[in-house]
Amino acid sequence: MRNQRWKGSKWWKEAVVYQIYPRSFCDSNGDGIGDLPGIISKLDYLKQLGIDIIWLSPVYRSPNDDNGYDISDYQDIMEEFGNMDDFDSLLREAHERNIRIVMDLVVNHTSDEHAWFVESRKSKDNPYRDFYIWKDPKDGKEPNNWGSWFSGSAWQYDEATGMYYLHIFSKKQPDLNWDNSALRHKVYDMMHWWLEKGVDGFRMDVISLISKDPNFPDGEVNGLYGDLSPYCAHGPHVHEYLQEMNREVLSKYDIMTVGETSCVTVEEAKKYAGKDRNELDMVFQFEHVSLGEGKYGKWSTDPVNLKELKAVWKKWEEGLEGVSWNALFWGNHDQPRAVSKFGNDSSEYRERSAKMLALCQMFMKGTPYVYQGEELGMTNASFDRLSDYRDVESINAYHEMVEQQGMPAEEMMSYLKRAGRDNARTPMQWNGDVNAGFTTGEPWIAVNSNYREINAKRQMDDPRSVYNFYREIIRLRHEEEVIVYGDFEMLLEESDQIFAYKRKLRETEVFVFCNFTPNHVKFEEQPAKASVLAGNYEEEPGGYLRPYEAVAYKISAPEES
Ligand code: TEU
Ligand code: CA
Repeated sequence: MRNQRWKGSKWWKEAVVYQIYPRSFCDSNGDGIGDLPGIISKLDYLKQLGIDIIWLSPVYRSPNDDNGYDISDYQDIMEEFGNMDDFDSLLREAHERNIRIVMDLVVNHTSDEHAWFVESRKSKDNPYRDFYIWKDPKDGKEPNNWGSWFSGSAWQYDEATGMYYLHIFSKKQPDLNWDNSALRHKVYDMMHWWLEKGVDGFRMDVISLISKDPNFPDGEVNGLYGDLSPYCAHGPHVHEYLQEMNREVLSKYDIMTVGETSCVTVEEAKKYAGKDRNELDMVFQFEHVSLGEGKYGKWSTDPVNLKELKAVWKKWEEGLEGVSWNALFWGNHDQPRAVSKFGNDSSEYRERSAKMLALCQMFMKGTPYVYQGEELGMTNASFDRLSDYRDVESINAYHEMVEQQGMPAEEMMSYLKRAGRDNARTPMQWNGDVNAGFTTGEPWIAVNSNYREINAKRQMDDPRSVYNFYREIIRLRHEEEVIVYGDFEMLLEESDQIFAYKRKLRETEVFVFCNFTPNHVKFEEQPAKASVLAGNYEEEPGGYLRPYEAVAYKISAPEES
C-alpha cells in the first residue's frame, strides 16, 4: 500500500489502534493491579498481533474514584502503575517496535483532589475559583435539576463557601470551566509537555461536554433528575475552543487525535472532525453501541436489532464520506464485551461470531479500534453479586434504582450483568494459570471464570483461533489499499440477517457479507470473477451463509490480477 502517497493519506488512517485499560492488562509486581512494566512486558504480544497504535486509558496520578478518569496530577503517573521512568521506558520500547502511543486526555473535569480544585474550593476569591463551575443555591437547593451521569444530582454543595459545584460524573470529578482562558492555557501547556516527550496523540475524554449553556436551564425530567445533555453537549463555544487548541498545540505536531464525543450526530461530527475545520482527526460516535437501550437508558437487556445496526453504520459511513473520517469500534472500557453484545457468546458460536465481528469491523472505512481481550473473543463477566462490581457508575446506579426508585434488585442485577462497564474491565486472560496469568496476587476485580478456555496462550498456539484471525485481518488491512481508502457502499439493506457492504478504489472492489445469526441464510450474491480474500470458515460458502459466517471477496483491477 505504501508505494503511493497523496494528499488524503495519513498514517492514522492506515493504522489499527489497540486500547489498553492499564489496571486490567498485566500486573508485574503481584499487587493485583496492572501497571506500566506489565504493559512493557506485553509489547511483543501486541507487535505480533500487528497493531500500530496503543491508546492508553489514563495512567496519571489519581485517587481512582473512576479508575483514573479522575486525575489529580496531569504530569505524574498513578503510583500503582509505576513512575515517570516506567512511562518513558514504555514510550521508548513501543517506539522501538514502531508502535505509537496515544494518551487519554481527560480535561472536561479533574479529580476533586487536583491542586486546582483544592485551591478553588477554599474561597470565592481564590485565583483558581473560576477554574471550576460554581453556583449559588437556588431557593436553598441545587442551582437546577440536572442529574449526574453517575446518579444523583450533578451539583455538590460545598460548606466552605456555601456554593455548589457542577460534576457531570461523580462528585469526585468536578467539571472544569472552559470559559476561563487561563485554565485553557494551563491545559495546552500540559499537552505540549506530553507531546514534547514524544507521545503520538490524544483520545479526548467527553470533549463534546466542555462548553456549557451559560443559562444552566432545567432539563427534561426522566426518573429523579433533569437531563443535562442538551445544555452541555456541543455547547456554544466547543468548536471555538477546539480550534484554539488546534492552533496552539495540535497543529504543531504530527499526531493523531480522536474525540470521545458523547451525544454526537453526523452533522456535529463533521464539525469536530471535518477535513478543513482544524479541530480533531476523528470522533467516536455512540449510536451503534446505544442500540438496545430502553426506558432506563443503558440499563436494559434488550437485544440489538440488526437492521437498526446496519442503518446506523450506513448513516455514519456514508455521511462522513469525503468530509471526515470514522472511528470503528464494537467495544471499549465503558461497554459490554463486543461478542456478548453484538455476537453470540455461547460456547457453540463464540469463536465464530467474534471472528465475524472482527471482519465486519475492520473492512469498513475508518480507523479500527480493538479493545484489549476482544482479539481473544473475551466475554462479559456477568457477575451475580453486587459485591463483585467495582465501577462507580454501576454501583451508584444500583443504589439509585433499587433504593430510591423501587426497582426490584434482581431486575437491576440483570441490567448490570448485561450492560455494566465491569464486564469489559476484568483482567486480561493471558493463560490458564491461576488468575489467568494476570497477577500472582489478588486481582483488584475478579477474573472471568472462563479463563482456562479463553486465553492468549492457548490461542497463539492455535492457527484457527480468534487471535490468529485478528492477526490475519489486520495484516490484510495493512496490505489492501482498498480497505483503507476505498469508498463504502452498504448492500442488502433490507436483509435482517446479513450485514453486507462493498468497498471500491479505482478498479478494485471488496465485498463483505456477514451473517449475524445462528441460522443458515440463503445467499446468492457472490460477486462474479471474485476470489475469497478472507473468511471465518475453511470452505467457501455455497448457496447459504453458515451460522455467523463472514466472508470477503475481492475483484482485482485487471493490471493487479
Ligand atoms: O465516558 C464518557 C461517558 O459518556 C460515559 O458516561 C459513558 O458513556 C458511560 O460510561 C457508558 O455507560 C468517559 C470515559 O470513557 C469513562 O470511562 C469515564 O467514566 C467518563 O468519561 C468520565 O471521565
Ligand atoms: Ca502492579
